[in-house]
Amino acid sequence: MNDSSGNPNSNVSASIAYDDLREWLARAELLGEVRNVRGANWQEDIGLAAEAVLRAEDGPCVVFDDIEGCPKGFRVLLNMFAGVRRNMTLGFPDHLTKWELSDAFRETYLKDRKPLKHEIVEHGPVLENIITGDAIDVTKFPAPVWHEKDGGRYIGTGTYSITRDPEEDWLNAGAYRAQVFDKNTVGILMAPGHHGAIHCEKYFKRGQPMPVCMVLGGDPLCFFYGGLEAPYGVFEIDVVGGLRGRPMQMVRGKVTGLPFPAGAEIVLEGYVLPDKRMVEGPFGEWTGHYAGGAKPCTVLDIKAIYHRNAPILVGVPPMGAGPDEMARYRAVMRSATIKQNMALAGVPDVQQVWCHEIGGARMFHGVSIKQRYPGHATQAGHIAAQCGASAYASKYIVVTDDDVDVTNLDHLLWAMLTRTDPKESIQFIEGSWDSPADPRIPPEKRAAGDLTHSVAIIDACRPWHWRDKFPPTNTPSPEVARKAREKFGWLLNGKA
Ligand SMILES: Cc1cc2nc3c(=O)[nH]c(=O)nc-3n(C[C@H](O)[C@H](O)[C@H](O)COP(=O)(O)O)c2cc1C
Ligand SMILES: [Mn+2]
Repeated sequence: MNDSSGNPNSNVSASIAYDDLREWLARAELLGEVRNVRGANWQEDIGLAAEAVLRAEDGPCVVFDDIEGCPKGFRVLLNMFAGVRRNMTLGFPDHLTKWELSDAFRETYLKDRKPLKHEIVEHGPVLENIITGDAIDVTKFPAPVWHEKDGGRYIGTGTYSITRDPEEDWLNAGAYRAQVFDKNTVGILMAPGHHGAIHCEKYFKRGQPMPVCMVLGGDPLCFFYGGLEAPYGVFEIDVVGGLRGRPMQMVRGKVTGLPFPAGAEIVLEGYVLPDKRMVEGPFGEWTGHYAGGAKPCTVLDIKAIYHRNAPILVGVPPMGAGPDEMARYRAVMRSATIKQNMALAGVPDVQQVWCHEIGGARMFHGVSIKQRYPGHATQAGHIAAQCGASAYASKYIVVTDDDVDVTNLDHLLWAMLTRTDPKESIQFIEGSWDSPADPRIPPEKRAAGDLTHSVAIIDACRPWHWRDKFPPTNTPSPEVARKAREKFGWLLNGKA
């Protein structure tokens, strides 16, 4: 860490060299990281493969073809964000560590690139197949059963849904899971407070159905942004256009007029009706529990399906306990977004923010600051807990000093254990925005629709008023650490 951003690579150049999933896949193949599997089934095999590969940081991208019972060429793709392709996906060189990648992402894209409005075009590969009326059959797509106790097939995991605010006329893209119910109905689970849910409430209040275009597979960046906390009123797809420096090309749905990427793989277009619910779930959620259970949920009545030839359904199932693909890309991108939110909220000298992969990059965040004044750590902790990018489902925030690498779980916990007095150092926020996937919401509270919880802000900084008397650490200086490696590192390798 040798500059004020904490990132020695903050000036690396970035460029995103693909515009859709096919171009991305060609690059991942060049990197030698794609495995093809033929003859798997959606009932169990694809879920088993997800279990096998999605937890590893260097697991391959897997493409399933010739899936039992599905039209030839209809494919499923797993694991975009791992291996060397991780950095390629965000447009950065291979050598950056996850922290360097996150901070370079913030420096390059979040500091001053503005959203770039999408362009409407007439044609695009997603229009190669347009299915309407009686021919609509969403069950033909190879939606897997992802976990053994899931209540059904989930077509929408690597998905986002595009909606328009009926009052303020802005577009939104949010990742909301989708279970397959029948030929022309899928679920669309929008948690309270998410922009899709706010749009939906506005339509329903007017007694109108909500038009939706649900994208199932396409440009990885659009999907990542669909699941990331962009501010209210901002269209995530235009944010992606801004990152690329070229506007996203979009076509209009024939039924709703809503735009979707011209290079998307599969799009379901239709309406969410005010008076229609179906029992959705249970689904093995990102908290590693079946917390939401099975309950009535809004659904999408499909009026048109658009898909490319040989369409690729992207699967990003949550793997529950322990880090998975979703946690890894969210850790990189969300940590960068929170750090940027904190700077904009006026918190000075934030060195690192890391949303730990454990807990879905949502529940446990480390922040390091260069303490400047009394109360700085408290300010940093509260903003890190409640800014736009962090408020949803965050539970524990640990703020510590800038000699701690908060991306390293061991270091972060070491600082927390040694620089806190539990009774003095922990503050609580009550009534904070939570996810229905949190298993710790008591049944009565959940039944009353009170999806909130408390948040612990843990001040693991050397106490400001006696920081100069705080015992020094025995952490080796960078020179000593280097010398130890050079002189005696061979002892670990077994080489003389
Ligand atoms: C793979 C994935 C699946 C998600 N599933 C859901 C979901 O089913 N329901 C939901 O409300 N949020 C879900 N989320 C979280 C939201 O997509 C995320 O908080 C996003 O910021 C919401 O966008 P919005 O702020 O535009 O509503 C999911 C996120 C990811 C990455
Ligand atoms: Mn949004």
